[in-house]
Formats: sequence, C-alpha cells, structure tokens
Amino acid sequence: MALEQTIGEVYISLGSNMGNREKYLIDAIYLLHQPPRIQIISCSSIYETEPVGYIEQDCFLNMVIKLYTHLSPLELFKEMVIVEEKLGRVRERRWGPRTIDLDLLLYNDTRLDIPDLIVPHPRMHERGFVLIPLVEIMDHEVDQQKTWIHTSLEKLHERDEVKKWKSNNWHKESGRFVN
Ligand code: GSY
Repeated sequence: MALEQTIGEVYISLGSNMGNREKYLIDAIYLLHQPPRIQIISCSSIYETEPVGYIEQDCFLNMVIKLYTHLSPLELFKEMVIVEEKLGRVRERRWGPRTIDLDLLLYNDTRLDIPDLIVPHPRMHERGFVLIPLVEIMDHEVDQQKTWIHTSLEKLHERDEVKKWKSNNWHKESGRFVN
C-alpha cells in the first residue's frame, strides 16, 4: 500500500536591506526551490518598504512566495535557516539590517508554538510589508484564515510605507523567473 504524503501549502516572507537587495531575494528563491521536496508555486512583486521596529536602518525590499512541500514545518524552517546562512546572514542585532530574512508565515492551517518557530507568524497581522505582498498572491477562495488576513490588512495604517518596486513573473513549470 502506498504511503500518503501530506503536502504543505506554505507562504514565506522574504526581506533584505543590505548590499544587492534584489539579488539576495532572487538567490534565496533559487536556493529554496528544490523540487519535488520544495516547489515554489508563485512569487509576489517586490515592494520597497520603510523599516519597522529598529528604524535607523536602510529601506527593505520585501516579497512573499507560495510553495508546496513534503517537509514538515520544522524541517522546512531548518532549510530556510540554511539558505539564510548561505547568503551570509549574521544575526547580530535582533531588529537590525540583514542580507536576507526568511519568515515562515503560514503552513496549511497548522498552528505551532515551539522554540524558534511559531506558525502562523505572530507579527504578520501588523506588518504591511508582509500582508500586502501576501494578499497579492493568496488564493482567492475565502476560508477562515484568509478572512483574518484581509481584516488585518484593512486595519493597517502603514500602507503608504509599502511601495511596489518591481513585478515578477515566476514560471512554476521551469522553476525560473521569466520576462
Ligand atoms: O522581520 C523581517 C525583518 N524586518 C523587516 C522587513 O523585512 N521589512 C521592513 N520594512 N521592516 C523590517 N523590520 C524587520 S526586523
């Protein structure tokens, strides 16, 4: 009898505010895309955003991607940390500048609270730089979770600080960005 494998439908937020910010985002996506274990399905536009938290730092480029995976949330999280490390992320200051930051936002309807990993991401509902790109690529059918996300976006004050910077065209069959 064949074992049934669960597929995780996952949304991840990416951010960079050091060096060649766009290249860090794109490199992170190519490093994460490892079919069939991790398959990137869609990528939002890239947004330029004012720093939140520690504000004495450069503007970020942010985006959100959707992927399918056979990995568990914790296995995927470990893969994300490996990608951050490959791209030179050094965790010096908690809210400080970074080459790349990957945050696991949603994993199906999973709720998880373990050391280092909380899903859904505990601050996503208050961050325009997460919600605006997320809603751009979210599926349109309305379920409990997605209603909650739309309501959070309506309540948000900082929309002006999130500006569309570049559109993206991810071709999921070839696993490449196309023009
Ligand atoms: O939590 C992600 C890192 N980060 C960001 C970010 O990605 N974008 C913006 N605009 N501000 C941020 N502050 C932190 S910390």
